[in-house]
Amino acid sequence: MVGPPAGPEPPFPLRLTGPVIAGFGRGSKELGIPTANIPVSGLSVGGCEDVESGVYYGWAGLGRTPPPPPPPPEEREGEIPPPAEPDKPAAAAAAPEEEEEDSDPRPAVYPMVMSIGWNPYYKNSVRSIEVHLLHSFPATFYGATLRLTILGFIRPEYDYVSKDSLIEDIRTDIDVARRCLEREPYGVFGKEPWLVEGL
Ligand code: ADP
Ligand code: RBF
Ligand code: MG
Repeated sequence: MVGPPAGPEPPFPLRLTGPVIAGFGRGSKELGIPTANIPVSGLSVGGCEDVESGVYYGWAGLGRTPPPPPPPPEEREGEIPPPAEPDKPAAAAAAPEEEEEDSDPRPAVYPMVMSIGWNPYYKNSVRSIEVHLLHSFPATFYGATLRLTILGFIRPEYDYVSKDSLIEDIRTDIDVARRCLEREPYGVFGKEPWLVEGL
């Protein structure tokens, strides 16, 4: 059959958003594959509460990483406030000289592969959403907002006889995602303004 290249089919695209939270602390350390975890409560907000567990791919919009919160008041006792500059309004005096160029190039859109489920290999007791972005980052970005456009299902979650076979399958998932997203009908979704709006 010859026809126009097929794009995502229902129920895709699915859209999901949430802040990057701390996960199980294994992705980078044990598997060498970092995964940005977002709260599962996002599934109900996005109308995907009955989404099947498994491995999915799509595009991710990543917002700026918020600055760390100020220390609690008791730790600030005795701290001397900086002197106000007389001829400058307070806000301008506190503003940094200039945005450091390219140190935080986000918000930006990246290809992603993700797992929704129970991580049977680790026998988790809670369902999790974990997103691996196909990009190398110089630092972590906990607290940043992730916006996801999920375009397809790759496979169900499996239990594995070894960690190496789990890693091997995730590497294959990454290749599948990269190749699928290169195709025009999937590529166009990476250009949707939704992915970076409000980030
Ligand atoms: P955790 O168990 O807290 O999720 P991981 O070891 O899975 O920790 O590491 C994930 C964290 O690493 C993410 O929250 C993010 O801040 C950072 N990170 C760096 N590079 C990536 C990437 N390519 N994809 C996803 N997260 C990344
Ligand atoms: N965990 C599993 O137990 N079984 C899987 O089939 C599985 N597939 C995954 C596929 C991808 C693309 C990703 C990013 C993760 C997958 N995981 C799977 C989750 C993995 O165990 C988890 O990311 C680490 O334990 C870190 O929390
Ligand atoms: Mg993780």
